This record gives sequence, structure tokens and C-alpha cells, in this order.
Amino acid sequence: VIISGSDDVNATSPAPAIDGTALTRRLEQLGQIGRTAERGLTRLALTEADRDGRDLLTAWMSELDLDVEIDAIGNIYGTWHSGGGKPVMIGSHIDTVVNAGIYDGAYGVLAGLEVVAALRRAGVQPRIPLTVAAFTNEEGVRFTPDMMGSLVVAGTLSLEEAYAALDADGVSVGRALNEIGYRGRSHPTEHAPQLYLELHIEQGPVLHDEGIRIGVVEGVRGISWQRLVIHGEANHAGTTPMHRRVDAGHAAARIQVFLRDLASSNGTLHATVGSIALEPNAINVIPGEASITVDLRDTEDRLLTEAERQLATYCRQLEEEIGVAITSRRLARFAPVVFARDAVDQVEAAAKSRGLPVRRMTSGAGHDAQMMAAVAPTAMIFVPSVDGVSHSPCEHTVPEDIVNGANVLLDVTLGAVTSLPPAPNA
Ligand code: HGY
Ligand code: MN
Ligand code: MN
Repeated sequence: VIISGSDDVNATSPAPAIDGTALTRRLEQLGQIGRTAERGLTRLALTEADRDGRDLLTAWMSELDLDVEIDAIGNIYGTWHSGGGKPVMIGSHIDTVVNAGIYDGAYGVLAGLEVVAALRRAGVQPRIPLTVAAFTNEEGVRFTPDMMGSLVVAGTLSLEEAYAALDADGVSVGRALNEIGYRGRSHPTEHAPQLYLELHIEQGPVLHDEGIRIGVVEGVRGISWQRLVIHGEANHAGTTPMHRRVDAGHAAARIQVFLRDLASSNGTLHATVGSIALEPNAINVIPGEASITVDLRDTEDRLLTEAERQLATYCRQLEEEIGVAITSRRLARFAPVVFARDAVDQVEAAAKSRGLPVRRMTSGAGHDAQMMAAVAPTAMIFVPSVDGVSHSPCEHTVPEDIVNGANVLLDVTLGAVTSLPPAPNA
């Protein structure tokens, strides 16, 4: 149980407060790493760009006199060893999608650094350790499953399975970690905290549309990722009669329309075909093969399972109708999670005590918090995304909201590190 407020901030020192200028400066500086003219800001997990971002983050952690540790899956931990026992952890990720914004993930990690700096400025002496964490491969764009680093901390994915994951060029996570020099020693499961807090941009339109400043996140939707490979028959685009075609591209298009109709008819389902590849991908050749990814999200596990079932049934129907063969490979599957009531209540209380308009909500995006909820009381704080846009260079959050969110994170953290009893180490 976290009792908010703290008797450790002595009366004379100023109340802890976030330095918004410092936070914005770090966001912009990290936001330059991995930026190219062709692909905008792209720091895919375990690439050289990710390595450069990691190097900057660990340098900042050292400047703050945090003890920097890298675990065996490459998660980065900066710890203020004050008091004893398992830490309070502020975490998120610094890997990005392709042509990303500068806030997704980085905001939560860099706000953690500013929380440390603010507590130090106010002369706070935490009774328990405080760790700022950046988890490996949250996005899952290069390697699946996503949320990989936190999944290994939670013990849901073994190190061996994580190391064996391959990218499109057949490079493994284990090899990529070695190549960027971020394969540490400690086992990730040793890093489970006693409380996990994550500050993140909402990445959706709810707070923006309603004019709310802080989202009190009660849980995260379930996620189902799969790759469908559709085998048809390559043939001549000019000579082959329509009724004689086994067109893999046609089947792929039918699946996209089916999923769109399934999602629009079923109130809470979100369905996305994010990538599609046709072979041989030539203007005058009927595609012999199509490979598509399917991302399904829903609020209840039974709804997600039903959507998966309906898609599988439709694929069988297409096989009959067109003559294609369709195989599915599961890439990730996470049930919806609900966060710990106490921790969620603390977030709401902290936002309200700052007079910020708040609302409770569920996250449509996946987060490391979704995994950490399995091993520690967990809560998330959202701030608005302008026009609800994210996973795009247009992703933006106004400076006032950047500071508001970080101050709420600071308040909840202050309450925890000054009142939680030291929990024994694992
Ligand atoms: O896919 C997600 O929801 C997250 O951005 N990895
Ligand atoms: Mn994120
Ligand atoms: Mn993301």
C-alpha cells in the first residue's frame, strides 16, 4: 500500500518539481538519434541507432550518479541505491517504430531521470532504492514478440526463447545484443521491483478530444499478432483468365476487407494489417505468394479469441473459394491486464491534488507495464497526444502536458519511496 505524501521532505526545502526545460531538451536530443532523411526517426531494437540511444541514456544516468546495470536481455537500469530492498521502478523504452515520434517510450524513461533530479534538488532521501529502466525491444518491429525485455523480467518469455528470435535477415536477438555490446550478465527476473510506474503519451485521441490532461490507466487491451503466408500460383497477368487464377494478392486483399468489416461491426475490436508483401511483386505477374501481418486488439480475452477464430474460419473459406493455401504463425499474444487498484488510485489522487482534469481509461497500445503487472503492483500515467496521433513523425505532446505528466509521476514516486516499507530483495 502506498501512502501518498511524504514526511521526509523537510519543511525548509522546496517541494520537488520537474524541470520541464531539462526534460524537453533531453527528449529533443534523444529524438535526433537514429534520424535519417529516408526513414525519419528510426531506432529499431538492437540496431546501431538503438545502441547510440542506449549510450546517451547510460551517460545521462551516470551523470545523475545512478548505478547503471545491463541485464542479460539488454534491459538498462539506473538505480539510486538509497535505503534497502526491492526498488520502486520507473520504466518504459527507447526503441522506436519506423519513422517514429520522439515521445513514445522515451518520454517515460527521461521523465524518470528528471524525477531523480527533482528529488535530489529537494533533498529527499528515499527509504528504498529508485530505479529508472529502459526495456529492450518494446516495439517488436524488428523482433517479435514486442515488450520483449519486460516479458523476460516477468518470466513469461525465457532468455533462450528471446535470444533465438530472428529478424527478417535471420539475425538473432542474442547476436544483435552482442554486436551492440549490450548483453549484460544479471538474469532479468532478478530485477522485478516492488512497484512499477510508467508515464507514457496516450497515443490515442481520448484525452485530446475530451480536453483531459491526465489519463489514469486502469489496464491494457489484449494483443494478438500473427503472420499469414498465402500460397497461390504465379502466372501471366495478360493471358490467365480470371476464373483460372490462384491469386495470393486477391486473397490478401479479401482478408484486409474482412478484418475491417469484422472490426467495424464488433464495437471494441481493433484490427490492423500493418505490413503486406507480394511475391514476385511485379506489375505483370499474378502474385504467387502474399505475406501479411495481422494485429488484433480487444478489451476482453474472449473477444480477442473470437476474432482470431473468425479470421481462421474466413481463411479456410478463401482456401476453398480461390484455391490458395494459408498458414498462420503466432508472433505475440497478450491477454488484457488490469493494474493494481492501490497504485491506480495513487495516480488519480496525485493528479487531482495538482488540480489536473483526469479520467480513468484503458490503454489501446501495449506497454512494458502490461508485462510488469505480472510481477509487481503497476500503474500508468497518460498525457494527451495532439490529435491522438502516434507511431508517426507528427506525434506531439505540448510542453505543459509533458511537465504535468512528469510531476504526477514525481508525486507518486515521492509517496512510494518515502513511505513504502523496504521489501526484501528477490
Ligand atoms: O504495439 C504496441 O501497442 C506498442 O507500441 N508496442
Ligand atoms: Mn511505447
Ligand atoms: Mn510504440
